[in-house]
Amino acid sequence: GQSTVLGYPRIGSHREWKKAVEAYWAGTLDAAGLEDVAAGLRAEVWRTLRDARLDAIPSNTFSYYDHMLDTAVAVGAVPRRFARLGLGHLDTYFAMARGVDAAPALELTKWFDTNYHYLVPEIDPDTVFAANPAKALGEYAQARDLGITTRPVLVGPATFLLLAKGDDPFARLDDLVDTYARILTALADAGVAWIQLDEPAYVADRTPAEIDGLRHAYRRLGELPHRPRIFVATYFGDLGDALPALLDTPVEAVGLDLVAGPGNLHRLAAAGPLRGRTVVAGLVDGRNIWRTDLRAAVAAGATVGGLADHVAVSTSCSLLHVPVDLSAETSLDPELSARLAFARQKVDEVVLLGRALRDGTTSLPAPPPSVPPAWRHDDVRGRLAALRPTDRHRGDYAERAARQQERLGLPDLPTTTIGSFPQTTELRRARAAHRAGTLDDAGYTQRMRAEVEQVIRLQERLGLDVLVHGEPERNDMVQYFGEQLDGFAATTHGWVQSYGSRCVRPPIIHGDVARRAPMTVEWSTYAQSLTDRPVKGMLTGPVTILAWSFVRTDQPLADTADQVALALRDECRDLEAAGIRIIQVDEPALRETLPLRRADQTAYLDWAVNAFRLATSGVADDTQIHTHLCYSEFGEVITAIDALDADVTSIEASRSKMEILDDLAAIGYRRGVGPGVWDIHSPRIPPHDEVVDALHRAVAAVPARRLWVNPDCGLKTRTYAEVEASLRHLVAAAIEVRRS
Ligand code: THG
Ligand code: ZN
Repeated sequence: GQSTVLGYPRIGSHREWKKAVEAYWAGTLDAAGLEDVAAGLRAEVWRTLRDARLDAIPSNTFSYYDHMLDTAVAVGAVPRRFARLGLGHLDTYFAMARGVDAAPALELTKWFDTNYHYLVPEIDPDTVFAANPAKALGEYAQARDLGITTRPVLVGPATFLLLAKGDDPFARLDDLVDTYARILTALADAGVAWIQLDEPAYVADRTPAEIDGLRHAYRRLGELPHRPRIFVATYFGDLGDALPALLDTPVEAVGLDLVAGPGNLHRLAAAGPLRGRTVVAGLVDGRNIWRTDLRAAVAAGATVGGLADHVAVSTSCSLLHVPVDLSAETSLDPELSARLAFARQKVDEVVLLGRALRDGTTSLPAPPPSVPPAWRHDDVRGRLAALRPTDRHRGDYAERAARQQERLGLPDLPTTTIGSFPQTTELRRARAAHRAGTLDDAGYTQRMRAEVEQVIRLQERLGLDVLVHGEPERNDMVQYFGEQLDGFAATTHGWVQSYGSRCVRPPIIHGDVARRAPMTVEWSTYAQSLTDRPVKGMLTGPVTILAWSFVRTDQPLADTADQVALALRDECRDLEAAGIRIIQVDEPALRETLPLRRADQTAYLDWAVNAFRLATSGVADDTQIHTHLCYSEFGEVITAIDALDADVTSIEASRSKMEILDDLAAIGYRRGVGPGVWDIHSPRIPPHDEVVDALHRAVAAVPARRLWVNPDCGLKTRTYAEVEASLRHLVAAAIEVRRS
């Protein structure tokens, strides 16, 4: 058993990469300084992996922004609007990632069902591919100069095209394979012995033509007279029918995710003996932070060993998705840290498993029991066991709507925002000072209340109908709740790249979830005390809390989701009892964690919808429940959105905003809806007439009495100047369309 990993975090143990790249963007670090930091981080990773005695070490897994963007550049897929700018290599690259005035950025979207975002390549019939192996060659040479032999990693040609957008990108597979052939030849010339090509797109449902394309591509690459040996890595699930297709090519190694895709083992058995081939068994979970059950893993590895000539042990996917090093966490409960493995620790696990498979060692440590008694909440378990279907149902919508309208007295086309207001530097500083203990509780509360008051006054001045408190007290919409719930733990250095230089610190759900005390009631009621207009309470929904946390694996996700939902249900009731008339429960990650295979989607949507309904159906009919969805296209989950039974849904749809209204109409959705009429991800202020036009189109699809007017997401990343101007247009447009 050889040992390897499919990739390693590239942000550095103290987010050195974020700091360097942001300094470069700000103009305080030059390109040479940036490259120095990058080279240092790469060297540190390779030395770490070598010193851990990992047998095979990947390279080209470092990225200045994103590995899909790197691959686009490696095959020359630079859209004309960027090439035309005449910038140098590095600035062209960052222009594609972040956009410039003359050229909007590539689209950013979720990497499979993870919280990582990649840049979507644009491939058209006239895209001219060109081999540009400089980055892969450079990293390989840098490692070689350090005395470390590496295996360059690239996204494979089929996955690259399947994740691209444009006019039939997959039709370009043959051309693209020519370009990969040139890259492989160049790598072989430089002495590269092995290359890793990632093809995770094949763990989702694929057409026979797409599977044929995979076979064809790797046959052609396999037939190259002069090339490195090829390792095709797959991850995030079962390879299904693509496995026999891949085995029908000359590739030397195939990687299978045996954590997310246990069915891969049966497929492998069905494929018959794999002579001369290496199976890279992904036995250590690359996406979650629990220690591996090494005994179970070694047994699975031995099964694979019985089917193939060679078995290597690996992580299930790149370690990009987990924090760097557990040893940086000095304040975690020892009961918890004893159960955890971050990237650095997972490397040790892989090495141990490789040795155990090679030497037949049997003295592997047993993992600690998953949940010690102190993490159990029998009261929560009792409540869950006693739930009845009616606990997930509210009264008839028409009646609810009438009672809510009686209480709220809102005009047609009511105006509102999604929840957060700009997070200024002073706010971040105040939160940091409070955490550090240099700002005491009273001073902190006073500072936050002052902010809430300003936000309320601003919204009144602008004439919005339903107000928010602005969420100045929240760092991240999941971290904030994680910090206040039992069963969650927060890390101090557990950063994971989300996109580009942006990182998140997912909390860890390790035990039964229980609410210690109300979490948001003080802020919301303070805001409501300042105004007669309704103030929305703001919560994050159970599906999103799970999606953006590391979740325990000893019980079904549905049960953990229900535990979170019960805590939120209690919070809703407390908000209601304190006089809050509207509560918004956000589920931006509902679409993100949709299983990759259709066969698994119904079960997921069932528990996801059930958990949301458990959270929101404890309130009276005259309390209005809102939800907000963003970051994806929702066409595929439209019936689930309807099933959430929220009174009002505000939605960001990346396509034309008003198409989502037709989709909703088509399935008979008849509750309130707020299609975002201002794209807050851009600094652009939407002109008044543009908002009026959008609302006219919306009114054509949805009766005015059910239509809400709002931006398409929270305002936390915008400036006050942009927010004031844009909201002024939005309110004026609503008034104008109301009159007509
Ligand atoms: N929270 C979490 N996951 C998310 C989002 C979120 N995934 C999807 C989307 N939103 C990702 N967007 C962002 C946007 C900004 C940042 C991270 C993810 C960000 N992070 C700060 C940084 O890297 O500087 C750190 C934040 C902090 O200090 O806590 O700006 O909203 N969980
Ligand atoms: Zn949003």
